[in-house]
Amino acid sequence: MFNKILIANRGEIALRIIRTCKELGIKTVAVYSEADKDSLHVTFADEAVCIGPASSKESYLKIPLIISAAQITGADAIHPGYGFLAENASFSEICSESDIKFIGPTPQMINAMGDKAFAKDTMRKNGVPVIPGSDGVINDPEEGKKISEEIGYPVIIKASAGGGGKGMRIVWEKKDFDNAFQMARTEAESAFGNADVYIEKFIENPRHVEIQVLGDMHGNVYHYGERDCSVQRRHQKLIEESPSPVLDQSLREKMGESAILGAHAVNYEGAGTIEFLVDKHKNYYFMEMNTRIQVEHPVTEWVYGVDLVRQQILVAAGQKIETLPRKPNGHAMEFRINAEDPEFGFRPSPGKIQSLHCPGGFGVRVDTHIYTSYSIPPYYDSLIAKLIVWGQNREHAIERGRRALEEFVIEGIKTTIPFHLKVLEDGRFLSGNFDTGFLDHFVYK
Ligand code: MV4
Repeated sequence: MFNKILIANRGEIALRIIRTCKELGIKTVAVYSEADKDSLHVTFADEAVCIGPASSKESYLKIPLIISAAQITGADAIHPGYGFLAENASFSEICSESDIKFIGPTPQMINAMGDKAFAKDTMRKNGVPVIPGSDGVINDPEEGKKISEEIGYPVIIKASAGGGGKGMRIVWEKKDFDNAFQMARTEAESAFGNADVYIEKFIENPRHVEIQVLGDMHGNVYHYGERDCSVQRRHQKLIEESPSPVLDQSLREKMGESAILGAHAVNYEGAGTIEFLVDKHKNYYFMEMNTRIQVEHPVTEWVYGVDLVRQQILVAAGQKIETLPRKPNGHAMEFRINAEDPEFGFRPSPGKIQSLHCPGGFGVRVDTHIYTSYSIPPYYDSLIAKLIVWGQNREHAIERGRRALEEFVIEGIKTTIPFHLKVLEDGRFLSGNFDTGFLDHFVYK
């Protein structure tokens, strides 16, 4: 087992990782920027190293500084959390060259899944359902139009180096194809330095359902069911839940088996997420694979009774996965509390927390790094807390969510708390009958 883990991250996820390390008896090293000197992850870790000024580029993204911090403190592993360097293949590579275990995927896996056209091809060849479309990258617009005629409009043109919604173009009719194709390539080139695009059938009003997988070094892959993340705004998730209101046990097992096939195809090790789109006929299709622990992992933890960060550390140390219940117990929902003003287009609202009261009681978990008098710096992600609630079923989880959101008091800044309370009054949300377009039509007043 590791002796000391350096956490190459900040905020709630850094605390989350430190807590599990403590339970495992592993010492921790925090790294922090000058803007984060008063952060809780610095206080909670056994040791802390300042790695630079506020800007992420000059601190949390500076690979040589993080490696040096690990070497100076004698850390034998690095946990990257999510964001920052979590899916950076060269960071993973430099860690292993420096004899530091990277608690995450190998550079090969990151590259294989980061190339979206290649990832899709790998999944298709291994029997995972994929969205009908081109086999790989398309360079010639005439070929693109031929494929689009075959699969039928509307189609979507996606950047192969993209993901998370960047560099996509929907084409509704043949006459618009050439223009969209050109624009998609230009956008992809300027955003990712790679103009490659591929084409697929555009699935209207899908749900975003992702499967949590875990692989070990001995060739075992396990899944922990799904998370439904259909409540998103501009590709930013706001509410996630497990189980999904649209899956039954049989579809869950089918999607789980597909996710396991996909993970086996790339000899996946560690925690990963396979994202699927589910259409209105409950067909499901592979979309992307994320090779990291995700923000929304706690909903899975609750309904499957598993500490996913602990599992990540154990498999990184070479242990076999322990088998756990394959059926979800009850229902968990996560509400992302962001320092944003929902009344003004979710504009950032950094500043000082004048007073704070976190909800508690049965079935409530709050993962946060904020405290009274803490100043939220303007330089980073606006996520300041995650409220996760559990109930025996979806209705119960919603009642508890409402109760906990009402108990939550954060003064001094604007947050998404009142927005969540409004969503919990919406008939479509309450009935479970919504898709990824839900927030496009949702009126927040
Ligand atoms: C799609 C799609 C419909 N059809 N692909 C958005 C993020 C990126 N991972 C892929 N995305 C989509 N791909 C096909 N063929 C609709 C989306 C999409 C979406 C997906 C999941 C969650 C929210 C979304 C919001 C808009 C579009």
